[in-house]
This record gives sequence, structure tokens and C-alpha cells, in this order.
Amino acid sequence: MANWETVEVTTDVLICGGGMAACGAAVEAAYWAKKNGLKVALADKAVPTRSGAVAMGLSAINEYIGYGKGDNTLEDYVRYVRQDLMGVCREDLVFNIARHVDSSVHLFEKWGLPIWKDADGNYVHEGRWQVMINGESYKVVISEAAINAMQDAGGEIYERVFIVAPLMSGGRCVGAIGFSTREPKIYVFKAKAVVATMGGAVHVFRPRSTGEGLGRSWYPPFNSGSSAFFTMRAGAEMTCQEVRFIPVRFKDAYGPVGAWFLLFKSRAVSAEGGDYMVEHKAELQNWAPYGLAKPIPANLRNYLGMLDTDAGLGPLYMETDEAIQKLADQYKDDPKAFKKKMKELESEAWEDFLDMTISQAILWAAQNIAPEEKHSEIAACEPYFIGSHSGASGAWVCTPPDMADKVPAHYKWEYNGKVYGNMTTVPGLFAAGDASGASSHKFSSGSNAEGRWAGKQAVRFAVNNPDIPAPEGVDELKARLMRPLELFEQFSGYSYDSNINPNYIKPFQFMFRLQKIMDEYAGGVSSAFKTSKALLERGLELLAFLKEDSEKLAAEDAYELERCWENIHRMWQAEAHVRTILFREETRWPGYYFRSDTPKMDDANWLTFANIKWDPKTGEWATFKREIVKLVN
Ligand code: SFD
Ligand code: AMP
Repeated sequence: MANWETVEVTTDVLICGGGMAACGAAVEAAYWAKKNGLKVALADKAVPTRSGAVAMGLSAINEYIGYGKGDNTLEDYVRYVRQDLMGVCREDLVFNIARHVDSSVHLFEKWGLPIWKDADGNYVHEGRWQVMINGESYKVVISEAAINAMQDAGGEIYERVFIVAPLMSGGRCVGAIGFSTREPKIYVFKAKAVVATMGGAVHVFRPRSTGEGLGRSWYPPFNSGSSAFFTMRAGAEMTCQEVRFIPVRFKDAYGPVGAWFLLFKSRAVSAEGGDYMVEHKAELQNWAPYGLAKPIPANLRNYLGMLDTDAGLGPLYMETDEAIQKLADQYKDDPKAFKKKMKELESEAWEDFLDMTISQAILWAAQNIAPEEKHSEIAACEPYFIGSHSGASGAWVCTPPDMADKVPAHYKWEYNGKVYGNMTTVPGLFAAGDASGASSHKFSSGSNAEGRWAGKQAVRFAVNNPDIPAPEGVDELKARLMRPLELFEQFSGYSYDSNINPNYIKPFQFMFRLQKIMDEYAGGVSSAFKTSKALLERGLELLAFLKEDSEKLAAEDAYELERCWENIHRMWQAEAHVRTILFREETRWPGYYFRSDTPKMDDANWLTFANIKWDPKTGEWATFKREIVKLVN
């Protein structure tokens, strides 16, 4: 084996990841660990101050209930999420996040995050649930609190350590194995409880931005399916693996649209000027009751736009100029006030992107687009796996202990006689944020709140289960982890171009093949998001060959070793996705994907969770239904 040092870390609670959920987990776990004389460690493949989806900042907090002021009830939020996900959600989990989310937002403000206020000192809302922020440094503020809490409790933060896989003992998760992306070091973390918070998955599907644009995406390309891989490999039951998210975004630089639709009240139109939400309204009848209630689910909004694109009526445009003019129009009789309002709207329009998707502001500048003068193209992106936004994929997790008597048996389970909230079906392994499923619309704030919750539950688990059984197969895992480096060392002399070699495959080539399979067989951009049983079955055959070839991934250095493992993680996310779409014989989320052989929604058979599990003992997959139980009227 290449000459890498092994660093062994023994801790009580291990947090994998350093994003919004992980930072929440760190704050809470550190607090409770200190009280109980325990230790917490956190490992992030990057650096928490600027890692994950919020690395560039955000311009709004998308989940805020306003519960204290009586603006909304927790049940209102559950109804909103259920409606947006076409009826498929774990209401207990959404409720639990909702009851904690406002306190996360209030903490953010206390820690220094500027939240917009109106003249009366109330938060400025973008929409019913969304509040506006000056969020360029959002992640810096949130991670600083986590770092301080960890320092105060004597915890340890490992930066630039890539987590590869779980360590297991008799079916319980007892740690994780990873490696440094900067130094020749393998990390073996042993822990009583582990929190998986490694974000969602991007670049599983071929992105729209290829060639010179490669690396551009709406969700960060460095979130590569590690949460899904980690939980699946541990043997955890997974849910909603078919529910990918396809956001409509400003085309090519992926600027989010929420502020335009909700704050600026903009319309989106086809090249002929027709508002697809109006022109295709009748289509919504086919997706009742969800199509007929407000807000119209994100996938159906996508779908109505896609009807125009498919009819050759593209490009689609966001009418930014019209929206800004309309908002300023109320001042039209006072030229000075009008000018001032226009300036204010113009700066808000730019700040929306400068706070969150800087590349969109750059693209506007590069294409001479002044949003108050000219509309901008929008388009549906490639699919992402993100349980925290409007997708729902992730691990199936346990209900909160105080709700255990209100939920059905399959929403809860015990370990040594106790229920642990947000624990996966694998004892000792917790999940939050993008890593936990069926509890969509948590966004940045809800992910943090759920992370806090999972962190606290993980400490509870560590207190009640003070042993750390010896992990199985560590030497084997170490050898597997390093194999790409060894393959390269062994064979690189065979050809004079290190990227072309019959004995191995480089991570980029591997990723392109994965993306091609997913794009063409599982309903990616080039297939207009359409797939079918026959396509999916053929896709699975090709994925099996890819899986064989994953044994031949080769890495020139630590950087490429990281790329190899990221792509193995993506491949597992891909397989779970294909298998679950195949299992669900209906089309429930048109606008996210279409099963062309079962093109209608079938509530009688499929208003249910489609869950999947990989068995670590046999290597077999199982797909099965889990009943959805309505807890809120
Ligand atoms: O406008 C490993 N999101 C929005 N949320 C909002 O509240 N408001 C918005 O305005 C939002 N919008 C938005 C959003 C995201 C992006 C990219 C844009 C716009 C451009 C969504 C939230 O950001 C998202 O819901 C949360 O961040 C999810 O939190 P979490 O913790 O589940 O994921 P993360 O923050 O990405 O963190 C992941 C961490 O894992 C690390 N990691 N570490 C070790 N080993 C491995 N193998 C790892 N793999 C990953 C990462 O480094 C990171 O630290 S809008 O579009 O709606
Ligand atoms: P986005 O920028 O598209 O991620 O949206 C940010 C927030 O606004 C999310 O909570 C979306 O669900 C919501 N949103 C965006 N567009 C609309 C719309 N047209 N109608 C209702 N909600 C929307």
C-alpha cells in the first residue's frame, strides 16, 4: 500500500460534513457533550466557513414559520410541504423541523446575520415562508458559531478530510473511514454515534453546462452523493430515491428564481410572450388535488413551462424588466421618487445574485443584461438529489421520541429500548439536511434546525450506549480506499498519456460515462426528463458494467483519489434512483420526471413511499412500499 500514515481518532460523536446541518449538529452536540463529559469530532471534505451549498452565501432564508408572532401554525407548514411534494411526505419529520426552525433563524440573527427588516422592525418576507437576508457571509456566520461551540467543548474539527465509508460492528455504525485531501493520511474515526450530514448529489446526471462550462451547476458540484453512499452502505433504509429535484433557474449561470417570482412578482413567458402558468392552466386538472391547490407544486410549475419548451416555443424568459417597471409604477407621478425606487429595485436585483450565485451577476454583465431593461432566459436544470429543498431523497429516519405515540409503527424503532429522533434504521447512525428523506422544504434554516436536533439525539445515544465495539474490516477498507492510487502506480508506465490506459479508468472519464447513462436512460436533460421501464432496465445493465469498472478507477494523487470516491458515491446514488423510479409505476411528479409508459398519477396504488435498501450481507437491493400516514388535516 502507498506509504500513507493512519491517524486513529476516538471520539463519542462524529459529525460527517461541515454544511448547514453539520454546523447545527456541532452547536447542539458540543453543548450536550460538554454537559455529559463527552467529545465531539467533525470532519469536512472542505472548510466549514465556506463549504457546502451555502459556500457562496444565500439571499433568503426559505423556511421561517413566524410561529411566535402567530403568523403561521406548524400544521400550515406541514400542509404546504405535503402539497408541494404531491402528497408524499413524512409529516412527523416536517412538523419536528418546523417547530425548531424559527429558533435557528433567531440564533442566526443573534450571531450576526443581517436579516432585512421593515419600518416596524419585522422581517421582510420574500414569500409566506421566506425571509430576505444580506447573506454573502451566511455560511461564515453559521460556521463560526459551530466552531466556537466545538472549541468551548474541547471538540475537534478536521478540515479537508474526505469521508469515504462507514465503519460497522454487528450492524451498528461505529465510525467512519476517510482520508486527507492535502496530506498522505488515512483517518479512522471510531465513535459511539455518527451523524451523516454530507449534503446532496450533483453531477450524477449530465449537466447542461459541459465543456467550458463544466463545474457550473445550481447546487454545488462538490456535493457528490456521500450522504446517500454512507447511509446505504451502512445498510440503512432509504426513502424517496426517485424524487430528484429539477429547479427552474436563470439559464447557464443557474441564478435562483424565488426572489423574482415571489418578491418582484415577475411573470415567466415563452418566446411568443404567453404566460405558461396561465395558458396551460387546464392541464393542472389532471394533477388534482395538488394541481388545483395553491401554491402550485414546483414540479407542476416546471411542467407547464416544459409544455412550451417541448412545443418549440423556447426560449423561456423571466420578465424582469416588466416586473421592475410595475413595482416602480406606483411612483410614476413623482419623478424623483420613481428614480429612487428604480435604483433600489435595480440594486436588489443584483444583490440577489451577488449574495448567492455570483456567476449569474457575471453572466448578466457579460451579456449586457440590465434586468430593469431586458428580460433573461430561464430553463429547467439537470436533476439533483437534495432532500432539503424541493426534492425528497434521503435516509428513512425515526420520529422524535415525544411523537412516538402519535405515529404508525413503521415511523419509529428502538435501540436497547429507546427511540432516537432522526436515527436511521442503522443503530448509531443519524442523518439530517440533504441526508434525511421525505421531509423536504427545510432549506438552509430547516437543515440547520434538523442538524441541531440530530446532534442532540446522537449525544443521547452516546450517553446511553457508552461502548464502542471494534469496527469490522478496517484493514480491508483501508486497502480498498487506496486502490486507485496503487492501480495508477502499477500501470501508469504502460502508455505515455496517463489518461489513456487499458488497465484503468480515470475519474473524469468514469463520471462522464455515469452521466451519459443517467442522461439517456434515466430521464436527463437530453431525454426531456422522460424515461420508461425499458430504458431504466437497460440503464441498470449499463450501470452494472460501470460498477465493475469502478474497481479499476485510478488516481494520480490525493486530489484524484477524492474524485474517484466522489464518483463511486455518485454511482450508488444513481443506482438507487434508477431502481426506485423503476419500482414506482406511475408519473407523480411531472416536471421532475416522466415515466412515459405509466404517464398518469395513480393514487390508488402509489400514494405511498417507495423505499429501498441495500443489504450489506448479501449485496442485494430490495424495493418496497411504506404507507403514508396523514397526521395533519
Ligand atoms: O434560492 C463532505 N438553498 C437555499 N436555502 C435557503 O434557505 N434559501 C435559499 O435561497 C436557497 N437557495 C439556494 C440553496 C442552495 C444553493 C446552492 C443555491 C441557492 C445556489 C438550499 C440550502 O443551501 C440547502 O438546503 C442546505 O445547505 C442543505 O444543508 P446540508 O447540511 O444538508 O448540505 P450542505 O450545506 O451542502 O453541506 C454539505 C457538507 O458536507 C460536506 N461533504 N464532508 C466530508 N466527506 C465527504 N465525503 C463529504 N461530502 C460532502 C461538504 O463540504 C459540506 O460541508 S434557492 O435556490 O432556493
Ligand atoms: P427558488 O429560488 O426557486 O429555489 O425558490 C425559493 C423559494 O420560493 C422556495 O421556497 C420555492 O418553493 C418558492 N417559490 C419559487 N417560485 C415560486 C412560485 N412561482 N410560486 C410559489 N413559490 C415559489
